Amino acid sequence: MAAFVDRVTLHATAGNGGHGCVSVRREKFKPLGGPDGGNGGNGGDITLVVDAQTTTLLSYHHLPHRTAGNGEPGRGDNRHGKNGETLRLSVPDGTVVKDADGNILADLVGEGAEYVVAHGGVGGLGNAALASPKRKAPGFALLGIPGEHADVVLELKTVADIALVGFPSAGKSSLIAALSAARPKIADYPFTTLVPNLGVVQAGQMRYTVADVPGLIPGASQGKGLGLEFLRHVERCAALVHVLDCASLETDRDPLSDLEAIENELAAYSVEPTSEQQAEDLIPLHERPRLIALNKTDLPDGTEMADMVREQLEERGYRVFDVSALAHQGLDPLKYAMGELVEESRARQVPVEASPVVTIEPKVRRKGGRPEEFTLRREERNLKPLFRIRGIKPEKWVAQTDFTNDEAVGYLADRLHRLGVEDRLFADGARPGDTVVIGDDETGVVFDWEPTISTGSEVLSGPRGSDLRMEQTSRPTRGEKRKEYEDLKAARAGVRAEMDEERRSGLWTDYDSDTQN
Ligand SMILES: Nc1nc2c(ncn2[C@@H]2O[C@H](COP(=O)(O)OP(=O)(O)OP(=O)(O)O)[C@@H](O)[C@H]2O)c(=O)[nH]1
Ligand SMILES: [Mg+2]
Repeated sequence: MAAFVDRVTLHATAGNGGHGCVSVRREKFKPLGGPDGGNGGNGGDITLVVDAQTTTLLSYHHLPHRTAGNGEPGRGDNRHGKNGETLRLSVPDGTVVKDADGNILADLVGEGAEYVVAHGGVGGLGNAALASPKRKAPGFALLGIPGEHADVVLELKTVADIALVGFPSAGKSSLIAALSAARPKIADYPFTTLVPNLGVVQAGQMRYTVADVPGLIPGASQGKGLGLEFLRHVERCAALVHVLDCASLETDRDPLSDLEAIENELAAYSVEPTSEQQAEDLIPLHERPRLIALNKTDLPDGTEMADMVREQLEERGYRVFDVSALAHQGLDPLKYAMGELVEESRARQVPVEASPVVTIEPKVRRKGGRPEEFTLRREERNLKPLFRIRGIKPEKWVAQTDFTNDEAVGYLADRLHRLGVEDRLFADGARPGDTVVIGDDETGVVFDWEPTISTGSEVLSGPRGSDLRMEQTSRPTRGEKRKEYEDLKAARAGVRAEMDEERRSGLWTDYDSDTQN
């Protein structure tokens, strides 16, 4: 069977940030005129936008890989790189964006609704921007961050006022063609319609949209005949019209049993809520307002059959209309009745609109205070401890670091120290030489931890000629323990003061990392 293009996987790769530039200004009598390396441009995003002209996801079926523009690198003479171009992808109204695990990321309803599937990487600062009074000529720049890559599933859930439902070849496509300007494919073999067709119907003052969804068969709600794919398109339609074939050539079928079969499928299908608020307002498919069109009454068999079943259908509470989609008979009464159905459902405020789900980056909250900038977790790797640091800032800083440049690495160490990473490692019992990973297993960077602040080695060395290890036969008293702790603290404070002094004198400067967040 042909491919269904109302569900596609999109592989979106946003643009990379351009690298910052290291450059030194040269003038005639001033060979070292200060840093003038420009910043890299930001990478372009990939954004989905609802566009009324787009009715299918076909183009993503053909071209599933999409890439946005990269930011240009910065250049000398303070020239900043251009930002990469953002890719705006048109999607039909009612497109649901899901991640690979089926979680809904966004529900795009209404012209102009948009969602960024992949964010472009931030451009790196050039050495001009990294300069400060204390670090006059930085010999490094920050790298641009790679653009995000996202594999998302796009699903179309047609948004229309009314859906035409019925068995294959009942004449749904013929009917929408007769009622509106839509020109869907019509043929006398089943499953001719593979993607929903939308038509706009004008009935007097009333204007509404009708969707011709693919044919349903018994078992559709369990996925038979790709029924789930089709029923999905009925979800967003406030009202339904049963199109019943009165001239079916199949002997085991008649309008009454067809109706029952379709109703069973509608009842068995559970509408998927896209947000909590919507879940309460959701009306199951079989409770939505609906009426019946008895089709193919231009044929003698059709008229006969319609006369036989009309009364029984009306007894069940349906409004029934005899039509011929082919001969354009009985269409006006049906059009107006459909208009009333729409009015009725609009009054009941059947939610056709859905609110986009906003995804917020998870932040770890510190008790009663600011969110933590990072988390530290102790893991085991080959029986050795491994300390894993996660956090938006540290992971970003690592990605910005050119590890072939010592100055850049020092700058990173400085940023991490200021964030408190080193203190936390100490506090959680990390030892020099332990493995520290910043980020996840795939893209994280692995370090052997070399603390910039020395541990308590000074405290361990006792008076010349004595060996502390020999003397620790008895457990230290509380007083000794306190002394040890005080010494350790003093030693660490000393090293830190030294480092601060170094920093103040401009070795690593106090470039304010907050401008890079
Ligand atoms: N005589 C007659 N034939 C009709 C009428 N309506 C549709 N047909 C024929 O029935 C066949 C199927 O019509 P479609 O409109 O494609 O049926 P459908 O319900 O859209 O079918 P699927 O897309 O497969 O679900 C075509 O050969 C149509 O010409 C009608 O009112 N009278
Ligand atoms: Mg059809």
